[in-house]
Amino acid sequence: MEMQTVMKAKCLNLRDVTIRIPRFPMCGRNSAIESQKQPCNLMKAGQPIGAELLANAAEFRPIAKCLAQRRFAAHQGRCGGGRNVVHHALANDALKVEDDHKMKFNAARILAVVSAFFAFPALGLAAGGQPVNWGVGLQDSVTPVQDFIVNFHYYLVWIITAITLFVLGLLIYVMWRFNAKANPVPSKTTHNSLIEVLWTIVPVLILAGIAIPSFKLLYMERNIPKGDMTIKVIGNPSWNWTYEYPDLGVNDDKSAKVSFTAYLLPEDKAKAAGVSYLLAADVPMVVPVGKVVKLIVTADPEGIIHAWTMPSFGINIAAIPGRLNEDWFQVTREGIYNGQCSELCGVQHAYMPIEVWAVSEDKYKAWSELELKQPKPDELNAFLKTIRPAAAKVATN
Ligand SMILES: [Cu+2]
Repeated sequence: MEMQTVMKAKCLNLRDVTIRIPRFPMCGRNSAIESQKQPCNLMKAGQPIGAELLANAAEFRPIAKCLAQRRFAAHQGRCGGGRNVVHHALANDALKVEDDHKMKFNAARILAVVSAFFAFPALGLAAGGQPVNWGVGLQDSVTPVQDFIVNFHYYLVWIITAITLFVLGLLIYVMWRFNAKANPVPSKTTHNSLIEVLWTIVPVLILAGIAIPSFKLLYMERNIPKGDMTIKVIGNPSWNWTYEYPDLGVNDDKSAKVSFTAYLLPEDKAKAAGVSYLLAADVPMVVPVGKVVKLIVTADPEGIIHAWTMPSFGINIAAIPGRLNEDWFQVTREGIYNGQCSELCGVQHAYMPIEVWAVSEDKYKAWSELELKQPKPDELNAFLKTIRPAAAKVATN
């Protein structure tokens, strides 16, 4: 049942899928039994649906039961409707999910898309920590800076929409009222003081209304508060990220005691773990939730320019060789957050994911104590499983 909860909480992104049962075409109206809305991120076109998902998802039970009945009725002369039977039948019959690959403009979808554009992110197709299929709005915000960015974004959308509709209305009015047929004797007016004052003052007021909050946002982003801790992020020429935690202690040569490099999680391992390939790293950067984390971002002196980008945090900061850039964040919700390098840095630009885990202070303390002991990869991985924050299943296609 936990899987169902995750589906509802984390995946608002629905699309139509067609379930095909190749060996039992009589289970429904035809072989394409039913087109239903399901969370896309648990399915992949052409792949069998996991038996567990089917058994847990109430919408699939009638189909699963039908399949089980036909299979067991044929072999045992009776109808098996129990959960085990359903499970067994599903495990053996590999239902196929076929993606329609068509966007159906039904009312719910249009509402979802429109709401994403017009200041209702909760109804829009957004999700926390990473992008989702059919996502339209911004990813969920988990820092004060990104909260501001999201609000400012929707505030601008309203202003832009009002201006666009106003100009469109004027154009339509002019086309209707002042065409040659409707207005055979044109006016020779060249000035109108009131209109000239208005079209100067009103845009100035609109621009001031945009500029004031944008300066406020800029100040909030660039005025780095006194951090509770500092992490140094280094973009490497071999297309990966090194994280250093100087607050946890430094060696005699001034290097940080806790320092590690996060690489791309290979595709097979990402699939096995049910995480998103190209967004997941082999080890996460771990931070305590609620604490102000100051970032010092740079790149290897012999290397290339990267950019450390985390959409949920509202951070996009360049990592430049020979230069230290600063940024900060304060994660307000535990979770796993993913980003990517967003500077076109070379051939493996697409293969340097960023993964941050925001965990409770106790878990962070336990993690840092283990890191100070320089654990072996197996030991670290086993420990990470115990502090892994809950995360939604992610899209694999
Ligand atoms: Cu890069």
